Amino acid sequence: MTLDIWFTEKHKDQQGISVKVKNVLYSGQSDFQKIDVIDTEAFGKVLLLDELFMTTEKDEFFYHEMISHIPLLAHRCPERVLVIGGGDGGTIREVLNHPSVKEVVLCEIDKAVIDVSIKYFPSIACRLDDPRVKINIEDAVEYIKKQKNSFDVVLIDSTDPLGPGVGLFTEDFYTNVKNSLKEGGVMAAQTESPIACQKEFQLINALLNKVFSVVKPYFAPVPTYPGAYWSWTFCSMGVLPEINNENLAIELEKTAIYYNREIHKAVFAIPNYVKRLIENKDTVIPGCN
Ligand code: SPD
Repeated sequence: MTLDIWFTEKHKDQQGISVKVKNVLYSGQSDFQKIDVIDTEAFGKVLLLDELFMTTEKDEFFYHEMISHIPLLAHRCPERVLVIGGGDGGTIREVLNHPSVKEVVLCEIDKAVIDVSIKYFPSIACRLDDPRVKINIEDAVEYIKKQKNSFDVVLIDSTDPLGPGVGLFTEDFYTNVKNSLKEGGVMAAQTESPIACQKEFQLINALLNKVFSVVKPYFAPVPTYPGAYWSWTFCSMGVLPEINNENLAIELEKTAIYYNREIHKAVFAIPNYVKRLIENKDTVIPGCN
């Protein structure tokens, strides 16, 4: 008899994303969260935190290329980068494709996520041992308070606004991120799904607008995240999210799976109902949120 076992990420008890499970490779409880690694035909190995999809071998490129290349290419010369969260290493891997980068600090609260990723996700965590990477196991809410005028680019590669991730979605935290940026610095954060998490998206956008003068949400698919359509938001105190280094963009698009120069422009197109969300009008897709 073969068992038909499926994992479902339940979203607000109303909908879900399911995947058929071949094997459970790891299950553990860290000081902060439940960590599981499952093996699947559809998405390869899948990292779950508190039973939510975080990354998968087959679709991680959408997320990691978007959170890194868009802000780094907009900066005039990113040398020092901070990645908050991101213990799976996928964002670090992409950041290191930018040759101007001299140092990347990874501030991850949960060392267990890094250890599990190194063991089970070698294609994602493959550059965590690069000499330019400095790993700091600490709550980013505390770490960022101590950083002033330190980074060219900050990337908030957090979990969802639940459990250990909650403090990474507050006005105080975003203000401290702004203060950690050098002159001309930029930041990008994962900002939830404008389909499945409309209220969260709307709230985060409102907070970012209180702190930064340039706030530009951008969008791409992530098949294993709620709504399968995700957002990140580019923020700065003046720098626009345009390609500043055309030659590097051309170089990156030779090997990137999703990113190219047309995508760089297209991801900033905002659907009408999302414009209304940003203007703080009511959500307009009943039943999706
Ligand atoms: N709903 C999942 C949101 C997770 C965003 N962070 C993913 C981490 C990948 N490096």
